[in-house]
Amino acid sequence: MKRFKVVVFGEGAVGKTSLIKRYTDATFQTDYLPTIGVQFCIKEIILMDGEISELLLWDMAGQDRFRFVRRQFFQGAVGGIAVYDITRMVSLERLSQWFNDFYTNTGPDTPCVLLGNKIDLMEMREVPAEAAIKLCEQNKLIDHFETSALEGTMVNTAFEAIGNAVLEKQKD
Ligand code: G3D
Ligand code: MG
Repeated sequence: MKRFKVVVFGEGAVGKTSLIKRYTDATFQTDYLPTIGVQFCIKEIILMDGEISELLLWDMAGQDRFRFVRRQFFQGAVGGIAVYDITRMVSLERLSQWFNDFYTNTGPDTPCVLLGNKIDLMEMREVPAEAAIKLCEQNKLIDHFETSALEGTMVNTAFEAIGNAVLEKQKD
């Protein structure tokens, strides 16, 4: 069975863990590298030709300020999901550094999507969609979605977008 490592990254409390839980419908199965706070969830996906593969969704808890942790986290990833919180502009601004580490460790053509989470808190919005789209273009990301892990809005669509992009890329 093919397995694809996809990393979910972004500032603390933007909703990374909640998004993964919502999509995989599961609690985290494995505490991987627990001392540095990295864990992953597995989601089975079915390819166009009916073949079954697994997405390994890597999630980082604390300690992400340490460079060596980030390197281990990103290494071997074939896709990325960058997450910010639409109610906190700083969570978008800080993604630039994350993209740097992502591409340095995975290669310049690795597909990545951008998720603006907590869209259910629309009345508290600080980040206009245009700002996110601009960041998308600057970093050559494949798409931008506004999601709510709380209500489930666009979560499947966003994860499927990166899943498909990863599978397409593997065919090359
Ligand atoms: P992280 O893994 O990026 O650090 P978490 O973020 O998934 O732990 O979420 C951080 C907090 O944001 C949690 O609240 C969680 O319930 C909340 N949250 C996550 N996604 C959404 C969302 O889409 N909408 C809203 N309104 N809240 C969300 P607590 O209070 O448990 O810390
Ligand atoms: Mg988390």
